Amino acid sequence: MAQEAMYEGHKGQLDTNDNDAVSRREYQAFMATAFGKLDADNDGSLSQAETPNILSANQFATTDANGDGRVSRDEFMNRVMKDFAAADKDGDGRLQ
Ligand SMILES: [Ca+2]
Ligand SMILES: [Ca+2]
Ligand SMILES: [Ca+2]
Repeated sequence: MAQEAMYEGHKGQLDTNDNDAVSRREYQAFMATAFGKLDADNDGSLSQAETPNILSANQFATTDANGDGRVSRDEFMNRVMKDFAAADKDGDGRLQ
């Protein structure tokens, strides 16, 4: 079963110019901001304790690509941009 993408439930916030489509740029900006908000202790990475409602243990483990128990900004952005690519089925760089 496919994992639920992190943007589910945030589409209204993601579409910042209100054109009923989420561009890659809108998505990326939202996720970069989200990372900053989630990183409560500002150490540049996310612990599982910082993401209790965002990532399940399983999602955390798959996002933590190097398995050090922390999700770095790069690991986070890689993961969410993969979600974007998977959701963008027609490959036009926008989610409708
Ligand atoms: Ca838009
Ligand atoms: Ca942190
Ligand atoms: Ca890591």
